[in-house]
Amino acid sequence: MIASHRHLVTALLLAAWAGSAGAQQPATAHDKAGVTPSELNYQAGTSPLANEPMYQSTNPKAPPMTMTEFDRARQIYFERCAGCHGVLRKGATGKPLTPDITAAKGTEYLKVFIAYGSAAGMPNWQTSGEMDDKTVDLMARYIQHDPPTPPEFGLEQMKASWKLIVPPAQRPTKKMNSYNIDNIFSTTLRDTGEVALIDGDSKKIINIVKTGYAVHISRMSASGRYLFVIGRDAKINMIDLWMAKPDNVAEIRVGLEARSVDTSKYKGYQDKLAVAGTYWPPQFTIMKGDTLEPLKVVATRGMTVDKQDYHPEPRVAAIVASHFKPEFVVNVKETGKILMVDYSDLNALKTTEIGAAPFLHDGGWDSSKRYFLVAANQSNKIAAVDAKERKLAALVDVGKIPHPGRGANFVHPKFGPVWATGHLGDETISLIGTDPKKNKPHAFKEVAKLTGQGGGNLFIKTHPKSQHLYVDTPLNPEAKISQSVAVFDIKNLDKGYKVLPIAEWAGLTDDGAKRVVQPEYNKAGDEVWFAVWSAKNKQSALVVVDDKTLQLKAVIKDPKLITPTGHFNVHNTQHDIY
Ligand code: DHE
Repeated sequence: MIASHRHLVTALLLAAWAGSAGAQQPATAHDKAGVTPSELNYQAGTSPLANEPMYQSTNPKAPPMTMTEFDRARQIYFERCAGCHGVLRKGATGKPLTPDITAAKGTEYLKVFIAYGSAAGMPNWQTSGEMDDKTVDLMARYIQHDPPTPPEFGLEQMKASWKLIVPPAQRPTKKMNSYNIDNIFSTTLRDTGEVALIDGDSKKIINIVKTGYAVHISRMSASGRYLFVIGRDAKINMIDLWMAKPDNVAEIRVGLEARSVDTSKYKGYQDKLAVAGTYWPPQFTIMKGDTLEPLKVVATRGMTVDKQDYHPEPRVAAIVASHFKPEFVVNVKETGKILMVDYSDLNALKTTEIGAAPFLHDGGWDSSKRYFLVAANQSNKIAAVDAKERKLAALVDVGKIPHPGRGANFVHPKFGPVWATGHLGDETISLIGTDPKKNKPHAFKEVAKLTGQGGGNLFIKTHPKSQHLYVDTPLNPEAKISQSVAVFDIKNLDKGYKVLPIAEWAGLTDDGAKRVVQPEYNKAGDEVWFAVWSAKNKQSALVVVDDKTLQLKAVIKDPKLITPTGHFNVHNTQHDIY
């Protein structure tokens, strides 16, 4: 019985990566309160923590469970529930599930809740067919026990994981290849733990580089030489684009679960430092920019912005590097705080803490790169931070669950410079004025709303050389919408959008989900790349569109392109062009 184990370290069976992302879900599962199955899968993505040994204390009031039952329940919890309810079950997008609450409700009540779900968005796990009666009973008992706690991960553990594969002295002193580095794309191969480096000119794969598990994003060093990739398992890979065949030169783990990485961009500090934020432990780590040697680890645990309650696991979401000061802008999800971290003296770290709103997720710079706009996605707001003055410029009300990626900047014919976000929860695209100097009345207000194909949008993109705005909808439950993209003409926004059938253009013959994800321009801004994302046992592809004619330009297919999702053009990522 679990009740006889005090501070027991449980070693878990290796959980098989569920691989559910990319698979088209039946439309019947959890379609409550406008929450689509794909949206839910997105929010509650599998956490790699399921595989970690954890500390476990006991709660004598909780219903008994065998060790095997407990381990099974813990695995399911981290695969299906932790993304919304949190590692320590303190609550995030889902309700808190700590034993003081759950034990008082009792097994029978909890079983009904798990089986049938709730209008607030809790999935109907049993009636949707995803859990049987036994599993529901198991989970109802499990959540009355104290939450198992994953271990901390400090400097010592980081150093033990750190590999300096090619020390700086042994690296090339000049570019050793003939690639047009500025136009290389780093494409996430999500379920193989790799990135594909693709030559944007020839559209040929240069190298497939091994990275962390379920890779999340790629970011560039200020000089454009080094590419940084972070996996959900908090492994960072540093790739040198000057090598004859660009490859890893350093790697490190900075925690057990992560999503964000960036590098110092302020003048005098280019390529000097790297920073990564972790979901677990809740902290961020500053490293040497040429080796990934960890230098400083800073916890984000603390009080929430609204209720000013202690939160034990505030996850680090987007991080960007300021162009105005030697600072990283670190967005903390659950506390709803934006930390401007001055890295000029790591022994006397100065942090300006700006209160915004929960839960901060992703965002990007306005075209002047002075204002950082970040989605507070459960508050349906965009927080705009002034990186020059270190203060909140505004909290702007937008649509349901804003999800900008890094957003899109363009000059609106009437409102001047705007930054745009789409939404996961509705079909609108919000345009926010970003020019307080010349367009003060419109600055940091939602000046217009466009209507796109539908909800389930993740990314939106334009380019200074383009007159188009592309809006994807990969999480829309309708295949026709998730497999195509909407394009607006920036000069004629009232005309509505054109639909490009990207997945159809890919010419894939199997029955994969073919979700069309993330428009990304080439360096010249005259072509746009899309991933056509299917599950790992199905064929995927990249589709390249001619931005002038909106016609198909190329399809990149290769058996090695497994589950492509995000893709990052070196030049545009390096210079924050979007
Ligand atoms: Fe992401 C960015 C978190 C699921 C593709 N994602 C981000 C960022 C965060 C985040 C915090 C911002 C990083 C930054 O800028 O520093 N993503 C999360 C999650 O917590 C979530 C909801 C669930 C999970 O388990 O991870 C999640 N994300 C996904 C996906 O399922 C996507 C579509 C496919 C995939 O590869 O996993 C996905 N996320 C992306 C991409 C970006 C991103 C492509 C970068 C966008 C950009 O333009 O910069």
